[in-house]
Amino acid sequence: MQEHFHLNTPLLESVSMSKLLGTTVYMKMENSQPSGSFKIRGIGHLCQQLSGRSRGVVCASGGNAGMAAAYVARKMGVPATIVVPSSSPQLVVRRLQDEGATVRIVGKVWDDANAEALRLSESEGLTFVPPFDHPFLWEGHASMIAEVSASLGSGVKPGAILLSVGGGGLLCGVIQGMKDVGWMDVPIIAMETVGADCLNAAIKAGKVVTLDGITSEAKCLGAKTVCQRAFEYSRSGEPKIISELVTDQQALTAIDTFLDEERVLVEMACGAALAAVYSGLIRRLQEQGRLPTPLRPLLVIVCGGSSINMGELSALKEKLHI
Ligand code: PLV
Repeated sequence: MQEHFHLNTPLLESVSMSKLLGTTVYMKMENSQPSGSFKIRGIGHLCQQLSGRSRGVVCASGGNAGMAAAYVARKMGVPATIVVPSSSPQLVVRRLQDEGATVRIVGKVWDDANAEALRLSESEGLTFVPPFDHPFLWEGHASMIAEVSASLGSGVKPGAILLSVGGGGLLCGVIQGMKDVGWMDVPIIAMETVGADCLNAAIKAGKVVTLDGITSEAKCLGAKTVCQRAFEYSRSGEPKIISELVTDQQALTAIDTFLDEERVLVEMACGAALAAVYSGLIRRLQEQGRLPTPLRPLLVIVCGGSSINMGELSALKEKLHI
């Protein structure tokens, strides 16, 4: 079997973001992974550990974890069942089917789909693939930081790392990677959209809480409860995690700007992180003294996402009045 399923993605310098922030901005282009997002790292690793002689895998997903699970299952020659909520666009269902997966649409949001996936794993004896809450996923995602560190060269550290948070798997994986390369003194800016803000809500409440519902269009950030480990990291203060929110409008505008400037189309989940640069949030954090000035290079995790094409982008613009 091949060693892993993910690719070593490019680390690109963004001239326009660098100009905007007055510091070098590096983008880790996880959009260029097979299956369209970073998820392949963790899910590839988890499937290798868990599903060697599996009868098949089952994954509940807003879309991208499912895309990764379907891709890995196809490569491993096992069937994949992906359960998505009705909030996932038709485009996602088609892409999953093209990847060879059986798709089931259950419930309104990811948490509903997850309950069904757990049930199926028991009744059908399928390997359950969680999208964000498992140590194997974090181990797999950590490879991203090892690659960035190798690309930057020894002794070079970013001034901050910018990423999106859904259920917190990306956050936990990045921190795992930071531990491995000795970057625990680098702050993380953890972005969510209003209405898909389970980490921010947990931090405010001082404990893990479950949101009533998901009102954001960033459906791939739409877990109602953040994973315990992500919350624990946020409490520990090491690394420092700055949890911030943007509106759907800001995330969508960021996607548009990113498409214009970098010629790459990403989904709303990724737009949440990009909006921190384009909306002026990073500058504001510097003014408030929560990030240093001058800032050493900023590392942006371009997490990608498959739930987007030009049609979907237009539909989102209409819906959000942009
Ligand atoms: N998406 C998960 C969870 O959805 C999924 O099932 O695909 N960026 C993109 C493009 C994503 O797809 C996700 C997660 C994230 C960021 C956030 O990652 P997380 O969940 O590990 O914090 C409900």
